[in-house]
Amino acid sequence: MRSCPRSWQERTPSSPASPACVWPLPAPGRSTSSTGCTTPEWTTSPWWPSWGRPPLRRSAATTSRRSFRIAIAEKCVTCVILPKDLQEEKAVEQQEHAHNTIHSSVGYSTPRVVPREQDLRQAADVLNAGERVAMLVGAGCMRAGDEAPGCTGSIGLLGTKASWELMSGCDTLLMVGSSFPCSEFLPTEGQARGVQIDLKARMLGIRYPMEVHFHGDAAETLRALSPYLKRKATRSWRQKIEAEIREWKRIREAQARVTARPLNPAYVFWELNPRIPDRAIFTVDTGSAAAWYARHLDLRAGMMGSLSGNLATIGPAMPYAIAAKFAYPDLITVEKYWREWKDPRFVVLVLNNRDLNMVTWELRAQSGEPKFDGSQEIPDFPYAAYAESLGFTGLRVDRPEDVASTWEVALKADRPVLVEAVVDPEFPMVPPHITLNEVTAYAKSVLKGDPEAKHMIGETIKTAVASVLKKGE
Ligand SMILES: Cc1ncc(C[n+]2csc(CCOP(=O)(O)OP(=O)(O)O)c2C)c(N)n1
Repeated sequence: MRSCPRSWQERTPSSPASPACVWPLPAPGRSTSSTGCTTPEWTTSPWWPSWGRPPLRRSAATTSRRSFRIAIAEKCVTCVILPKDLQEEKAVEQQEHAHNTIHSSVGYSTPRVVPREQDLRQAADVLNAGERVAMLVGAGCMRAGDEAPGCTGSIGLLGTKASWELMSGCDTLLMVGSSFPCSEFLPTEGQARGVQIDLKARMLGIRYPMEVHFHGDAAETLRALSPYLKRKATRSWRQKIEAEIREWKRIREAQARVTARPLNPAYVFWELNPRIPDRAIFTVDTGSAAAWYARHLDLRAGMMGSLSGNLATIGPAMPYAIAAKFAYPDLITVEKYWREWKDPRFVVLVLNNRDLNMVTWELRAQSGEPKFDGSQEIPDFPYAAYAESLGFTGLRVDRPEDVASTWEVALKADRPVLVEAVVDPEFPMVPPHITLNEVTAYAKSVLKGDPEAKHMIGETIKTAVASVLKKGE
């Protein structure tokens, strides 16, 4: 199982980003606030009198080289702040050979971080003793595709029912390169014995009480651990999970095929799934799209996906996609550059639901509040027509029978394409296991007069019925 939301695993760290800042040496008298950041040693040194600080220019190269090293080594965001007057300084090729100068050089070699043998044995004892072992896999396992046998897909509110069953039934948890924070989706405390592997020691043991805390690289540690592991003689747990995966796939198809007004958003993703080109990169906004992306797309090995999982910020999909296309972020637009791309395909899907939909559902599910049109409604906008006006292809789809052919056209286009799917905002984002609390909250929001109550209840019931009918078919 992968921990969800998926992050763009090539480029994002497995745990919440911890920004580091590197200042060039500020001009004397400049104040520096250093909270959470790396400040030059001399600013705090009692040995360096303010009248003799080294000139600003000497630190620029050190700062930028160091910032790259920190970003790569600590897998975090590094922020370099260049004071304006630095640009007016003369470049210095070689630092003086003098007291308190800071030198710099280029390069970084990634270490092998592997646990000791005694720890491998201890972890193997735990994993071999378990009868129902589950793996929770995060960004530390990048490049492992969803087609890996036994992969139950995403976990959490955006997760699959198969993942929920895996976590609720396991007696042993092996967590690899993941800092998935929603503990209510993990085994209950005491239910499972735990082993965790993480390259960031600070992430160890904070999500679930573990017995073995491996500070190590995911792939290296798993490789070192594997000779100590014994294949389970009884395969019943494995078979149960495989049956759950098959059932989940039936359920998600049934949910995707439920009719809605005009389009069921899940259906748009369901039709895309078998058509995803190899090595595709997905970037996703925080919103209802994240749920359909997480549940209805199977990312094969070689594909990448990223949403603002750590910060849950709305609106990152477009800058992420542009950065992905260029492999580095810059002030660029698709319109300006797409003609230079070897592969001009750049497909943007807009789920036009005229609603801040995810929050509307959060209000209904968590607080029992009805939809408040004043804050939730978004004015309609001709997204596809706007794309056409920029010279792209714009495809507006509002009939289920046109969804498949729309994807065919979009994925074969010779230019960027915007697919505007007009979807039903009342189609429920039902969590993998709907809890009694959530049902009660939905009911309360209806009683308080949700303007879309009748239609919403209809859609929720249809979706739930589809899941039940398909169960065990
Ligand atoms: C910067 C920021 N502001 C607000 C939120 C809260 N938020 C989460 S989802 C969401 C609604 C998103 O609406 P939209 O982009 O239309 O997508 P939809 O849910 O309708 O698919 C909001 C406001 C957030 N996550 N980040």
